[in-house]
Amino acid sequence: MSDSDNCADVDEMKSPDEIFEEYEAKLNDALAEVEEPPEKPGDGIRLGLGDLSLDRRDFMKAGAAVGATTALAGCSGFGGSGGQGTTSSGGHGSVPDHKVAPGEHDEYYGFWSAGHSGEVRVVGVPSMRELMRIPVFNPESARGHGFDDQSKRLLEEGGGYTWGDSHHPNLSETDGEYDGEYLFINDKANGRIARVNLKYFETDAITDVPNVQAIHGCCIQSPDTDYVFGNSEFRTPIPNDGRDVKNPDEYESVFTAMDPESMEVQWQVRVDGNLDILDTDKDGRWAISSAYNDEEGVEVEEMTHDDRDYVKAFDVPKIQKAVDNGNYEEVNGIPVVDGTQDSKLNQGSDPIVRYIPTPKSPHCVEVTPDGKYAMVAGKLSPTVSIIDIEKLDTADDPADTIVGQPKVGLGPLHTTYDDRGHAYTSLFIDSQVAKWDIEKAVEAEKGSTDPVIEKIDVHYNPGHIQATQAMSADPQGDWLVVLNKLSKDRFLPVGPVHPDNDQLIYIGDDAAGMELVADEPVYPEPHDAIMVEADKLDPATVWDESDYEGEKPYISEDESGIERTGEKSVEVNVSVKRSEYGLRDFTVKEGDEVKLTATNIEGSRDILHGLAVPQYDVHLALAPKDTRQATFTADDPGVYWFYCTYFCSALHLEMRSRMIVEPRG
Ligand code: K7E
Ligand code: CUA
Repeated sequence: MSDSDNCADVDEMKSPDEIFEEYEAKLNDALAEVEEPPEKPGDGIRLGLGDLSLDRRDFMKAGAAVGATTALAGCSGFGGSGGQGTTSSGGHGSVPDHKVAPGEHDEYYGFWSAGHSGEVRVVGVPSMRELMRIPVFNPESARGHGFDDQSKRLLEEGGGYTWGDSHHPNLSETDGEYDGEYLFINDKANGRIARVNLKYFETDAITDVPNVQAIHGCCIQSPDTDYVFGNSEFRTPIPNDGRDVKNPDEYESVFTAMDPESMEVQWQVRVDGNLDILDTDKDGRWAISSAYNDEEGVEVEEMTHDDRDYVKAFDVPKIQKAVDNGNYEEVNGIPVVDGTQDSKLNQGSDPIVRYIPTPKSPHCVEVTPDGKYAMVAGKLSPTVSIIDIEKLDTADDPADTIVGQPKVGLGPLHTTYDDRGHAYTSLFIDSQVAKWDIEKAVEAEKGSTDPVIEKIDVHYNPGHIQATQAMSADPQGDWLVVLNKLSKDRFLPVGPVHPDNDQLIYIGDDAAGMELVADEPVYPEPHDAIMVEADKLDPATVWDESDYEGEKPYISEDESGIERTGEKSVEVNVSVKRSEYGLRDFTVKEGDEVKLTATNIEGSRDILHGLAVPQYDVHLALAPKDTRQATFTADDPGVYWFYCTYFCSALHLEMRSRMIVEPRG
């Protein structure tokens, strides 16, 4: 970087077009260097834009350039017909109605990660209606997450951060099928993995993983959820305590194995390159991870210098054995196994980690529902590399595990599956989804486009795509959601921050082809989703008090009262029902630590109450039969009306009592 580049005045004078040209030039350089040269702009699919005749890349470029007003005008003229721009021949099959009538239920639960919002969203599929939000890494007032003692402690002990960047939701499995017990999700920002209890749709554990930065890949071990795995993407010195800070050669990326019940880290493996996204086979042996920057650079030019990167296949039972045999170094209390290429555990024919060469900077790994293949999307290469999982054990040369490499289009990022042998790959640069035949791709020459059956335009620039139950051994092959990063002109403008655009595509009719059926604006920024048949889950409608017995009390009406427990501490117990608290008022002394416990004693479905204490930053959200607690110091003498936040009855507004704080005198 030259000095003048650091000068803000000079930067400000660059036009949006110039900035975009620079990006485009950089991207083109990176694309030109991959083994399979990309299709040239102009070879791309033509959109039906009459005289404009833009190809996909030009179109994306036009829309991406900030403030490129003429190009944007072109976009909006095109907006309404965008959905019809499929390149497939069909598209008018008998698509079942994705709308769900009033009062009816969806067929699937969808769980969406929410990126840097830090939460998980529950979406009904196919209606795409948002049913609920589950706060995970983010304090959230409506559900009291981070506003009562228990959830405060959870966030505190989970690292004390106030936000997270959730990317990859995973459902627990038994025998390769979703069992409806738990959802696991990573926080890329702070290197954490959390668990959501699917009886209560509530976060019940957050683990701040040692020795890592940016846990990006996250998956459960199929078929029985014996482990939860996480990949740290950013390489750092290990331990990252000030040593080797200027010595990037010593930085390493780490694969982590956690116990899904205790949520404790069991062991880690350090490797070369930046680990990225991962998936497991269906037999509990291999965890397969994409990786980039095997050059181990710290700047983008260095990271994309070489032609190859190495997918890492972790042989889990072998690593487990190395740990059992004491073949590790303990770092911050965690056994860390050396999985670098030079490790003695990786010499010979029986390595703990196999390094499989792929075109540089691949993005993702997704294993087919039958467990035969792992697909590695090329990102900078227009191909998907197909790894034959059986060959991971038998191939002498790791390169021989790659048994197919169809050319699917520009910027392949993620792949999902139906139940009929097809793969669907999102194409970030082309803004399309490519549907292709898996076995044909294995038979075809590498680099062939023949296995590609059909492409459909999406709007715009898709990241993850996911079909119903495609991550399990039981894919459904009816609905596909495409999580597009940009919505641009698809919705009413709402200021410069745009919603994402999740699109629903029907894939159940191979003869008619893929059919785009819905746009759904989404608050930033889900990365991934996972969908499960609704009857696989059995959520509670009221709390079962035995689920929190021993952790906190259940306060009945008779038990409502106040007790002084020390010179400067009181315990206040309150039952809660329509439309009153078990105490009409209570009095404490200035400076008292107040431990407030409240139980919603109603057993009626959907009758929630809140308990908000003004000026003390307290909000308890109380589902039926639930108990919540808050501890605070009553520093300011005065009268404080504590009140109910859920509109629970005709006397909701009257549902309030007084906390009186007497001056200590
Ligand atoms: Cu491709 Cu974090 Cu799964 Cu985003 S990652 S797109
Ligand atoms: Cu209880 Cu409003």
